[in-house]
Amino acid sequence: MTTPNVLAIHDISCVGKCSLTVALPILSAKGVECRLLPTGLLSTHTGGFAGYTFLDLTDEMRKILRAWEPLNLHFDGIYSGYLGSPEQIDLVKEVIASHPEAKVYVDPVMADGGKLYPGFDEAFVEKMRELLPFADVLMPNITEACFLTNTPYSENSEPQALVKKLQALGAKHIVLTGFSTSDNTIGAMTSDGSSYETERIGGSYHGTGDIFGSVLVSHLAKGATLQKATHAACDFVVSAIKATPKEADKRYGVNFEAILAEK
Ligand code: PXL
Repeated sequence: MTTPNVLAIHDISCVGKCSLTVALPILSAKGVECRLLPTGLLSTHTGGFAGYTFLDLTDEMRKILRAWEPLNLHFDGIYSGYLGSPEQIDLVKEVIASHPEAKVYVDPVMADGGKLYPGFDEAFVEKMRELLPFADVLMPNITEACFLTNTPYSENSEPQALVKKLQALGAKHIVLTGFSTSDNTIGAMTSDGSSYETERIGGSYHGTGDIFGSVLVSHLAKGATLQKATHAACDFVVSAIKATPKEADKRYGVNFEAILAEK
C-alpha cells in the first residue's frame, strides 16, 4: 500500500500542542506522511501566554521552496494552517499553483470566540479570502467563517448561510466547526448538507481546531468521504478532551496522545 503524503504549512509552537506539533504526530499515526513547511517558530502559541517569542520564517520558507525545486516533489495534499503574515498567503498560493496534483485543505486559522487572534487584522482577513478559490476543503470555525464572509459574529450565526457564502467565495467544500443545535452538543456542518454533533464538554481547550483539522485531513488523504472524515474528526476531539483532566490548564491543550496510542 502506498503512503499518501501531505505538505503541512503551519507554525511550530514549541509548547502548547497545536499546529505542527499536532499535525505531524496525528498524520503519521494515521498512516499519512507529513512534510513540513514551517511558517513561524514560537515559544508557545499566542492563546493566553504572556511574553511569547515569534520568529517569522517567511524568508526561510522561500529558501526551502527554492531548494525543493530540483526535487520535483509530488504532494498528494497541501494543508495550510496558521500563517504568520499576508505575504505567506501568497507563498501558499505559489506552492498550490506549482502542485496541481495536490488536494488543497485550508484551515483559515486567525480567530475564535468572536475575536481575531493576537497579530491578525482586517487586512489579513481580506488576504485570507484570496485562498478560498484554491481550497478543495475549507475548515473554518464559526468566527472565522463570519470574518471571511463579513457576517456579524454570533455563536448562533446561521450555519447554512455561512456555508453558502463561503462557497460563493470559491471554496469547493466546507467543514464548518463549532456547529451546534443545543447547549450540550457541538460538532460540524459540511457543505454536502450533512451535520454531526457529539457531546459538548464544558470549557474551551486550546489546539482542538488543529487536532480536528489534522484528523480530518488524514482521513481525506486516505480517500474517506467528507462525511466520514468529519465524523472521525469530531469523535477524536471529544475522546481527546475526555482523556484530559478537567482541572488541567486549558492553554496546554488536550491529551490527544492517549487517543493516538490506543490501538
Ligand atoms: O491553534 C491555532 C493556533 C496555531 N498557532 C498559533 C496560535 C494558534 C491560536 O491561538 O497562536 C501560534
